[in-house]
Amino acid sequence: MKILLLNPPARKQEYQSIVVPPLGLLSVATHLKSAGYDVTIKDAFAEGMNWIDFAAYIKEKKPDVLGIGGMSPVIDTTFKAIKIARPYAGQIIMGGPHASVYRHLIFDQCPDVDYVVIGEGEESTLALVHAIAAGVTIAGIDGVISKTIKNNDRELIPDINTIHHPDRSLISNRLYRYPLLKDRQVTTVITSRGCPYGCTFCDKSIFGSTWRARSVESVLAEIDEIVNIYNIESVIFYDDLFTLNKERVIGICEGILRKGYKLSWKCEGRVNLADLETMKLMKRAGCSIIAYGVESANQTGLDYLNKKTTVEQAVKAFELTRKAGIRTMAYFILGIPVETFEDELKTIHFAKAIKTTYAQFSVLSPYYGTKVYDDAIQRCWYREVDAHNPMDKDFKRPVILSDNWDEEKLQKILRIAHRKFYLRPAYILTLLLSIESTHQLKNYLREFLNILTWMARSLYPNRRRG
Ligand code: B12
Ligand code: SF4
Repeated sequence: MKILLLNPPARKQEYQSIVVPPLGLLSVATHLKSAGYDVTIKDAFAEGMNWIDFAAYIKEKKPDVLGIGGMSPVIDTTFKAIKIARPYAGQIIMGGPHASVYRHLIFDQCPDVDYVVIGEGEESTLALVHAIAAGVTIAGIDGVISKTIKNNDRELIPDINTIHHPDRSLISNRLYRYPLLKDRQVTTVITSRGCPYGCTFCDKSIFGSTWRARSVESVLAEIDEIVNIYNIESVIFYDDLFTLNKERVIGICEGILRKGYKLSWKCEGRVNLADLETMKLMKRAGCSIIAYGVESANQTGLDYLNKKTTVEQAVKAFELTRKAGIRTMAYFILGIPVETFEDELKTIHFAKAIKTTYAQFSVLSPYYGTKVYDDAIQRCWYREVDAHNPMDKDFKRPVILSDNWDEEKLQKILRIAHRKFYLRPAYILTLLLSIESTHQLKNYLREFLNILTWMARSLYPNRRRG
């Protein structure tokens, strides 16, 4: 039985700054492969494949089982790929965040799907594939539904050390890149699943709210493979919350130092957990960027998002991270319904004041299944508009149009944020002086061009369409 797991092509072929391994597909594929199945992964997105070539590929490949995932903002590409593949694929399985959160609608949204895997995919997909191979019913298989059979959800995997390391031989590792790390080639690792916090904009439909961590030994063993088998030295830890357990972080860093790996890595932190001594050790172990969800400079906004952080904690975290010699990425959310235009100007000023190395500004997106979505629907604030962000050029984005915000204001505040933050001569000079490789220089230039193009397009939208 030939199983193909697919990351569909991008909607349009244009430069994508972040192209990272499809870890979800990889984890499911590794689980199936280790059970003896013949599995291939096609990352059409990373390959920059167009839709015509994709159609030819799938026609030739004719998988017995096609598995495909997807996030809500780009789910139309998943549906398009399924439609194209339908005549040539035996059974079609969908998984991932969109399918999980929209489980009640998914067969209406995409009638060509045969089965949907809800939540964590490893165990459920294996059980489903066994059933398909044996030609038996899926009734009783937790975590799997079809048009006619709705099984129970599967329990979260209690010990995630039992999950195999992703088998990176299933993907073309040279395709993956992240513009802010100095090496050309990058890979991603998940060392924990779940997050105990309850930010109201966050979709936790896959990994839930219980933080489940891999052991230090398991993480180091995966790093060992990355360095010694795949010769990759740039890593992004994509855990929701890498820094939750200080002892574990210390163990991982000491292990990296002991083994002498020359890694450069990025992780996600949380401003209320920033600790100088730990960050100094992280720096020695190769941590070059910590990303923090700062979201807002206004406590009312932070409280609306149930962030459980304070503005002062953010100030302190950025000061300490800088002291440790680690670059920072700050994520900000603009257009929070309880904040005004002036409040968001304060947030933009704050981004400069805390001297973050990079900043990512987005407008608040109420995704289905989150508390902000329920609030937006209840108050008739929910709308879907074209994406307003240089990073998310490819999709429709839900926004909140409250008393304080209309579409024009949202666009304007995003333009102001990018102009005020990125187009500062002193900032540009500091970035240029910090460059560690020609690869990084090229990336910086490309990202600047990306931002400038987006700003010009958002100022003159008609020219883009014409
Ligand atoms: C890494 C990441 C990214 C990366 C790359 C994602 C990628 N291509 O792999 C980048 C930075 C590009 C990114 C961007 C965005 N992301 Co993102 N991202 C993540 C993050 C932090 C980790 C994803 C991951 O690798 N997880 C590890 C793997 C093992 O888990 P997994 O992918 O969920 O896969 C498991 C199951 O879902 C399932 N599964 C997945 N695929 C399949 C397929 C089949 C066939 C089967 C059977 C099962 C299956 O089995 C897997 C194993 O258990 C998650 C948060 C999270 N905790 O998961 C958010 C998350 C997926 N992102 C999210 C969002 C909203 C975005 C953005 C829209 C953010 C924005 N800018 O507003 C953009 C969209 C970009 C785009 N154009 O697609 C949401 C998705 C919500 C939704 N309903 O779709 C999440 C859940 C964050 C959140 N908590 O809200 N993201
Ligand atoms: S946004 Fe981050 S900290 Fe908040 S609940 Fe989601 S993963 Fe946790």
